[in-house]
Amino acid sequence: MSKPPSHNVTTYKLVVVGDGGVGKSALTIQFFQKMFVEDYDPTIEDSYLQHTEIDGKWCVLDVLDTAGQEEFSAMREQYMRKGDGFLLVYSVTDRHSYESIQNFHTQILRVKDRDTYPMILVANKVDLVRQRKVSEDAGKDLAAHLRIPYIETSAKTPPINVDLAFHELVRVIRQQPVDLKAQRARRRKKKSKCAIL
Ligand SMILES: Nc1nc2c(ncn2[C@@H]2O[C@H](COP(=O)(O)OP(=O)(O)OP(=O)(O)O)[C@@H](O)[C@H]2O)c(=O)[nH]1
Ligand SMILES: [Mg+2]
Repeated sequence: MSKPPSHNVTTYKLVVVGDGGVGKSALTIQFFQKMFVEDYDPTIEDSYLQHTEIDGKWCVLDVLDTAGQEEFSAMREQYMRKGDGFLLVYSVTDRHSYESIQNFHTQILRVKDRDTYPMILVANKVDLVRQRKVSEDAGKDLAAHLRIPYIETSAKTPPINVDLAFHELVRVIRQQPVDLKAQRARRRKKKSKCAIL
């Protein structure tokens, strides 16, 4: 891997959403720190920043790990406004978390005032084969209905598709139509510059 450039790299704000306990923090920490967090400690809001090379292009990933617990749902609109792309995470062991995805999707489109927006559907905890309640077909059907890519993951070590999930979302953002990119660039210009690690 070549050395990261110190300037002129695009920053992507990725937001990880989904019900409480589905593994949003475990996926984010596995991606950034290459370790599996066994304990469940509900998140309020955490963010992580890292230079990464994806498909030969350097970028900064600014990932927001959000609260899934219902008591923090009032914060949702605010972080949805900021995201360039969203990982919609459910657990294959938790049918209710799968059923919640439609609501997250609808709310993001409403906040963004768009018909489509960069998102991917992440079916996590696929290592728990015997506890599985949501089939691969059900996941793929939902993704097709929402017209977004579908990825099965496990945050447990050895991880399955964790890097792929984050990288795929960046690819979807990069592929979005130019008018969306322009809108994002305008928003960036308005903001004051901030230091990047
Ligand atoms: N076996 C297995 N366990 C997982 C996986 N991902 C997460 N877990 C476990 O599931 C529990 C909840 O994971 P978290 O990552 O804290 O869940 P969360 O979505 O961040 O929850 P909130 O912060 O409350 O929204 C923890 O005990 C994790 O160790 C996975 O892929 N496989
Ligand atoms: Mg969490």
